[in-house]
Amino acid sequence: MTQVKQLAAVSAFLQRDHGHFINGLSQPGGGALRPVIDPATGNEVARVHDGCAEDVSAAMAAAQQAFLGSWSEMSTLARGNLMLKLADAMEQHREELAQIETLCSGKTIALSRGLEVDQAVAFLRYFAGWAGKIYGETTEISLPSFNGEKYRGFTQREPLGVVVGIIPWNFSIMIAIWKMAAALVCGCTVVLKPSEFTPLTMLRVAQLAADVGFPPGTINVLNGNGGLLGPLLIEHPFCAKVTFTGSVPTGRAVGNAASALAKPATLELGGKNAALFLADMSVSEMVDGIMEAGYVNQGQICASAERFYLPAEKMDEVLSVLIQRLSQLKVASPFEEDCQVGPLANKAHLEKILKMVARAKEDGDEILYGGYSPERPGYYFLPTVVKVHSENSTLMREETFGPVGSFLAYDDEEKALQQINNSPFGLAASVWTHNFNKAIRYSERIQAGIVWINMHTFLDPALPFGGIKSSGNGREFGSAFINDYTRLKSVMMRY
Ligand code: TXE
Repeated sequence: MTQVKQLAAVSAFLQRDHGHFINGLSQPGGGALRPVIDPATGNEVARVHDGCAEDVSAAMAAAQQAFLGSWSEMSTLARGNLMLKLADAMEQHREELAQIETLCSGKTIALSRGLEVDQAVAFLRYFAGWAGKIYGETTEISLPSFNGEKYRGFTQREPLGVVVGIIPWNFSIMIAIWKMAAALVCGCTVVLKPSEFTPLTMLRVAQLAADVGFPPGTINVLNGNGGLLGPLLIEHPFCAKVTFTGSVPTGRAVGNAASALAKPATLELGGKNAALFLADMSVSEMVDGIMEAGYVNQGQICASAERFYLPAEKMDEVLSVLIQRLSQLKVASPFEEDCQVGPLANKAHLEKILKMVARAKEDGDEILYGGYSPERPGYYFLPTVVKVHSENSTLMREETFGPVGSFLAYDDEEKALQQINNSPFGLAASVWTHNFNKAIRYSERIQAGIVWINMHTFLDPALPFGGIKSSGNGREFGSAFINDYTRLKSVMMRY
């Protein structure tokens, strides 16, 4: 099958001196150069300057100035129109953005186009549609009237200010757009901190935003070491809020830094998401469901399922058909149009997953398929099927964030439900059955921010998304995001 030809625009972009995007301009900065590694080959494809304290000050000052000036002076509808123009520009540059994304993250080119860019565009348009629709309320005031005076009160929603968005490497455009678009439509401005592994795509998006007319300072991108820049950004006096997607330990550090200064934080952290298959599903329906829930983008989706609960009587047959299906997937360069298994996103992540598989063996779990890297350059890891015998296995408790499905047989649905809820996490889960009565009842009992029925991992901009327990707090999308990016101002008058 055909290997995608690199666009001239992508080659030219990679050659540039990269760093940050601050105050409407590409600004390389003078920090140490960090290589960007193509995970499919292990080769360096570009270099990006790390940011430092001065870059943080410059980005935060630019964002604050835009927040108080050009962005707040623009009408809400004009802001929405700019967001729509950016969506159009991203669509026009779809292939370019998708290729840059695949180079940095190893995501298959089909997913970079269809999920990363197209979904980012869809979410951007959804958020743009909120422009002019963010309301307060009027309210009766019951203070006493001695001389006929009357009272009236109303609330209005005010933007918080400069929002710091900290972005992971698994969806470097789409997750950045979720945070950026929510902030912008509420009247906030943003400083985005992409992952060290995927620093390029949002630099390109920020340039497109400047080209379509976003005022300087509304969208800033700062690259570099998260451990250094994160605290500087969060503690900066102009930071009004932080929104983070990433790992649990980093998310806790971000939440602690924000709460120490009484700043709001939206945290979307990992999970150990469960999928419960009831015995009325056929073997092929179960296998289709497992493929959808656990193995898309090599499992590097925070909402992917990693714990699978199967009825004991069907377990062996399901796993044998699943293994057949997985063994037929094409392992290839993510730039091949029909690639189905590309590399993991980076070396550190591969090493982490290899360690977790080693621990699974120590726990007595059976690795029925995969569990190792195929012989080829880059950070590949085969889709893996693990039969576990205890809910206490490491693989049933800790997130791999990879293509490692852990399968536990159950005899009793009630017990399976208890095991699903016996987890420190609660981001997402799914129930698979033709019995809708049970599906709805079980969805009510499962402790997770989102429960899918006969589907998994699909997100829609109209439906709020976020976790409970150690999986985070706050909600993205729907109308729920408005609470997180605005504050209420109350006004009372006497007349
Ligand atoms: O994540 P981090 P990493 C999981 C996955 C992976 C592991 C580590 O299992 O193997 O996390 O990946 C920035 N203050 N997930 O190290 O550390 C960092 O620069 C503020 C799950 O990449 O969470 C990056 O921009 N920010 C996940 C972002 O935080 C800090 C997606 C995420 O990095 C910081 C990605 C600090 N002290 C990885 N330290 C999901 N659930 O979606 C780092 N950062």
